[in-house]
Parts: sequence; structure tokens; C-alpha cells
Amino acid sequence: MTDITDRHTNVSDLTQRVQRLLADIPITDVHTHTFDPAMGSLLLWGIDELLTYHYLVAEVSRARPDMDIAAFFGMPKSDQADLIWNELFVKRSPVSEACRGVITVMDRLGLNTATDNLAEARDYFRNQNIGDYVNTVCRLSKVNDITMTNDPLDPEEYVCWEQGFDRDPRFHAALRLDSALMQWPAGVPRLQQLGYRVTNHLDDATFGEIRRYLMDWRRRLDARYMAISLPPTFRYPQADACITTLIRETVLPVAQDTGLPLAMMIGVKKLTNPALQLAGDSVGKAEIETVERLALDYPGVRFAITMLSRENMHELCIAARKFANILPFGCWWFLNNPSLIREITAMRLETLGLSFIPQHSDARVLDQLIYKWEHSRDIIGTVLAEKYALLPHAIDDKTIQRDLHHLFGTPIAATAGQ
Ligand code: FIX
Ligand code: ZN
Repeated sequence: MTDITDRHTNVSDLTQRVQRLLADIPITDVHTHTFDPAMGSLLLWGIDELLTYHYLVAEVSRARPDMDIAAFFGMPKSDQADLIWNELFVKRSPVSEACRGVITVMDRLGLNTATDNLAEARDYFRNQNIGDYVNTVCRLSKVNDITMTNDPLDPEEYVCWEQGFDRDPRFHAALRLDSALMQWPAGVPRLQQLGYRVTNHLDDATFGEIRRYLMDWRRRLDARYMAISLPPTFRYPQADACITTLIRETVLPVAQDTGLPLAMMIGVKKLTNPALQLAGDSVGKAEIETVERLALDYPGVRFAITMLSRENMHELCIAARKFANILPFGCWWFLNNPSLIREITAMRLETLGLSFIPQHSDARVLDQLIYKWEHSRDIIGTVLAEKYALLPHAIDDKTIQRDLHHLFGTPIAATAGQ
């Protein structure tokens, strides 16, 4: 039995080895809001987009409670960015995770982070072309496989798919279902515009047309999975809930017939504060029994699940121990902070071994891949090293690399039956 001193040496040695090896592991990012560079202005990048990320809008609304948020949103994006920089980075120390992220990106790009203005940063980005810059971001972040969030009902995105484009092999599609199915019948007019003969009535004809929509666009996007975000009140079974009926009658049959995984992101309370727009969403504790019943009733469907409430994450680990068709993934949104990534990763390793996907970036701005993955690799690698250090036998580099490839290098679809 190694004594406490040896054990501490062992942990620090293992941590250094894991981090060294992890630095060379290509990362698969299973959920982002970035886009293939061929999709034009849908792909957000650069200092003004980084600084007007909705996480920072929420934080500047706290730094400036006197600010008229509607007037803020009416300002040019560069003025919004200047204001956020001044309030959160100059007048206050950028210690929040979202602020620190911007600092990490600027630093890794060689930009001065102690400046009181954005002139140098804007000059840097003005001189970038997106093709080379995607390569720079992928090189710095080690991400080489990026899953987008794709919505054919979005008019701007629809045009891209209709016109067609040469796809960048690093960017993969996921068919997002929210605009079609949530707040039914809000999606009906757009589905009809795309030629699907749906009506407001939840009947077999409409179900059949929605399934046709899913099958058509799964193929057109070459989608890796279907995805939907759901409120904490989502229940299955729930006889009188539109969304439960629609998922049961359309999404799950397609998942069963095609083997396409279904990613369910559960626990978001949309627009708790509508004035903050995207920054106005909040969190609520969902019912884990709903996830368990879905996994029980649909054993042939692969459910990739992430939840937004910290309390739900432990319940999800236990549910995943009961159902192998539940794949926990990521530390989503309000959980994507060092203290919680550490806690969640430890509980997952302790309850699930390596049978989960530890992180996704949820990046909305391309450059965020740099910080979201650097910050997460540091923590996840360290927690894994601590678990290795508890084993009495030596762990060689090959074993560590095998485990890291498994944790960081497999897309949701490929982890079926892992
Ligand atoms: O539903 C989602 O995909 C969420 O991740 C987003 O709606 C959210 O705004 C986000 O970007 C969180 O990180
Ligand atoms: Zn997301």
C-alpha cells in the first residue's frame, strides 16, 4: 500500500502524463451551434461575437442594472462589445467562466488581454479569412470533429441546404426538432411551406407528414442524430401534452426504424426573463422517471441525454446504470463551469466508468472552441488522473491514450453499445 506522500506524488505524476497525452487527442465535439464555414454568416466568429455571447449579456445586465436592455440590443454589435469589455473586463476582473473564456481565446491568439480597448483584437480579426481561421481554431482547440445544430425550418439555414454547398468534413449535422415540434402548432406554417401536409390537428395524417419531414432531412443533412431541448416539466407518458404525443408518434418511430440516436436536453425554462432574449433562459429540475420510462419503453432507441439541473446529473448517472441505452453527455450550459465539471466528471467516473461523453462545448461562436475545450480538458484530465492514482498497479501511456480516445473521440452515434 503506497503511503500518502507516495500517493500525492503519484497523482501529480499521473496528472502531468494525462494532460500531456490529452493535448494530442483529437476532440469530437458532439454538440455546438457553430456552422460549416460554407454556410456563410450563420457561422459566428471574432471578438465582437465573442463578447456579445448571451452568457456575457446576462452578466453585463447585472453589472449595469441601470442599463435599458432593449436599448442595449438596439446598439450596433461593436458598441455592445465595447460596453461589455469596459464593464466586465476593464472596470471589473474577468473572473466568471464566460469572461475568462474570452481572455483565454485572446491570449492563445497572441492578443493583449490587459488592454482597455478592442482595437488590436479587431485589427487581428479583420485580417483573418474564415477558411484559415477555422484551421487555426481547430489547431488550437484540438477539435477535429464538430457537430452542428441544424434547423431546416430556419429560413436562413434552409437556403444553404437548398442551394447546396461543399461540406467541410470536420462539420457534421444534427437535426434539431424544437422549431418543428415545440409550442405546437407554432411549427405548422413553416412545415407547410416546405411542402409537408401537416395541420394543427395531432392526427395520423400529420404524424405521417412529420415523420416524412424527419426522414427527408435526416438524409439531406446526413444527420448524426436528432436533438430537442425540453422544459423541466416535460413528462413521458403524458396523455394531454402535445410534445409528448409528437415525440411518441413521430420522433421515436423514426429513431426505432433508422437507429438514429435521439439527444434530449432536458431542464431549460425558456425566456424566464424575456427582455434578455437568448440570455433570458433559466433552469429547472426535471423528472428523471421520464427518462427512465423512455429508456424502458424504447430499448432499441439510443438516448443521448444531458440535463441542466445539477441535481438531475446524479440521478442521470444512476438511470444510466439501469439502462444501457441512456448515454449521458456533457456539462450543459449552467453546468459548464469548472467547479461543476469537476463534480459531475467525478460522479460519472465513479458510477459509470468510461461509458459516457464527458463534455460538449455548446459553442455558439467558433473561437469559443479554444477556451471551452482547454478549460474542460484541464479538469476532466485531472479528475481521471486522480482515479488512476487510486489503482494499485501502474497505468501505461497506451492505456491512458485508449481511455482518452474513448472519452473524447467518439461521436454520439458511434457510442451505441459502447
Ligand atoms: O438548446 C440548446 O442547444 C442550448 O444549448 C442553447 O439554447 C443555449 O442557448 C446555449 O447555447 C447554451 O450553452
Ligand atoms: Zn446547445
